[in-house]
Amino acid sequence: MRYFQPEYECISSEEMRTLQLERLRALVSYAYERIPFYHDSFDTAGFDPLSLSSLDDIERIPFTLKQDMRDAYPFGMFAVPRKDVVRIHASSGTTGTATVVGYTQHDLDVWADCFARCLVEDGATSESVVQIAYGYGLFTGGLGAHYGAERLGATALPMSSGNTKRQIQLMQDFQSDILACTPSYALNIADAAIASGLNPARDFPLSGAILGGEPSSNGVRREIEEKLGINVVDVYGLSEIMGPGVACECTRHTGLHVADDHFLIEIIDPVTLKHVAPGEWGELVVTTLTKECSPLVRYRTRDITRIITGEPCPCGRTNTRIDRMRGRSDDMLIIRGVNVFPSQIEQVITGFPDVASHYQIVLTTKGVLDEISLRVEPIETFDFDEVRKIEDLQRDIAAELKSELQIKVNVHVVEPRSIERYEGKAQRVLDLREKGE
Ligand code: DLL
Repeated sequence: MRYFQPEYECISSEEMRTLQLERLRALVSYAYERIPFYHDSFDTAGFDPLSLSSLDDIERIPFTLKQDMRDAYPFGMFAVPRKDVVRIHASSGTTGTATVVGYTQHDLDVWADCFARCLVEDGATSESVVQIAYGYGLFTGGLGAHYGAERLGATALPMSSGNTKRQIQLMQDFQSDILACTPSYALNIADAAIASGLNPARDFPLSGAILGGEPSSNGVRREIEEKLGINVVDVYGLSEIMGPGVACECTRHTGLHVADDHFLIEIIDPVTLKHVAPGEWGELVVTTLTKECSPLVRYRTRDITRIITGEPCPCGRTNTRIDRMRGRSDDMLIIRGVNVFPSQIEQVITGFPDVASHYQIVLTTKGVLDEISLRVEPIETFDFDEVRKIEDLQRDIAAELKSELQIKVNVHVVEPRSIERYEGKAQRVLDLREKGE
């Protein structure tokens, strides 16, 4: 078995909890002393950083919200002088003020270590060529994967996203064995290769892919694995915390291994804000245990997951494992009282062999009620001119959605290749609902 840092990945849970408590105590005092936001928020909640005596005490500490980071725009949450900041990343800010995160050299080293661990979890070695097709820039995907690949001693191929023909060409010319990008872009690359007459499972030198940045169902993951003939692992991260590498699956697919030595995770009920029982679904809350520039205490990610309980992973890593993200609480659709995530709809679609995994969910208002429509494409070999077959397919998908998810969906099978393809994160939901106010 290969590990990158077994001294952290494979220690007993008691040893890890001791390390986490030591780091948490240091972190809360550090944040309190250096960041006015934490000074105020701890004082308001009556939380004394020196009073922390066990990990369970964490429930006494107030949460940090995305809005708190926005309010501190741009550098109000930095805990170090500007001369110690060696890089800045920021969210796109399309839905409000951007959130800005700074990194010291130590922060970048930790991030590179974490992503190098993920690459090893995907089977990479120092001999690997890692084709990085995440976007480079303020988005954390490209640079996060890049420095992780270099840290491992592998060869980083900094393609960034887009220019799919060139991705396919260079992958073959340079013998890339690991692909790093979003799941939707991996599917896009596979389909483009197939459309150009290649058989990627045979013609691509890939042995693995490390895909993340957006939710994807097990069905889509299987499709990517089959088309590319590889094992795919899921990598999780978020720009507020540290881009890709907070948690990652190994090839055994038993859940995502969390980098416990750097991140303390909790799962809360988003309504009561209390911890859920182990194994129950809830919102992921993350505390950065070792960050110097932009430490975050109890950051509410809005991502929905659960802790995997039961047998340890046969890979030998002992870290906490979390399930693949079901979606974000703010992406959850409420259709006539039924809660549903786009990834659950995707999972149903991928059960139909005649349907390609490209789809769009359209939300509209009819009277006072929300309506949901689904546009799906048939596979290329489907006879699109046979109206009867299309009607049957539409009816069957609608029936399956009704029985699996208890939602009534208007299904439209549209022409092959008519739904937009993505080079980064897919935008699956088009919300045309009239706003109530
Ligand atoms: O997407 C960081 C990243 C880049 C992670 C590349 C993995 C690979 P943001 O743009 O800040 O950062 O978006 C973070 O994306 O809160 C989740 O909602 C979602 N997300 C990220 N990874 C996964 C995943 C990057 N593996 C937001 N599964 C997060 C599901 C994911 N959702």
